Amino acid sequence: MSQHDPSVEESVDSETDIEVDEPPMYKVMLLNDDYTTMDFVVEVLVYVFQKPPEEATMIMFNVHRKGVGVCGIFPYEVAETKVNTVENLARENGFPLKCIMERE
Ligand code: TYC
Repeated sequence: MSQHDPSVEESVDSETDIEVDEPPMYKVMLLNDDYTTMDFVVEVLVYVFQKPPEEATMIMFNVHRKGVGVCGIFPYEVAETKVNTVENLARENGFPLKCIMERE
């Protein structure tokens, strides 16, 4: 029976190291409009994007002033789910809020 030699195993491991590509990431952004209430946008940022209320308020005001703002950066399927969740919540509450995603 051969002896286990950890140094040999280590060198084999490093030779067979596989480089794993990072998945493409997507920015999820909110667009400003004249009808969605500020409170609703803050609620969405807290509930869907898990932002602390203070940060959610800052992001909301940023979108309100600049027209668009990033809520987070996620792999494709997570970004897509968040966009759909935001738009479904907005429609259910009678708001025209738009949420889009864009490849980083
Ligand atoms: N502009 C809206 C208002 O004055 C507030 C708002 C902020 C709407 C951000 C959408 O993504 C938005 N009530």
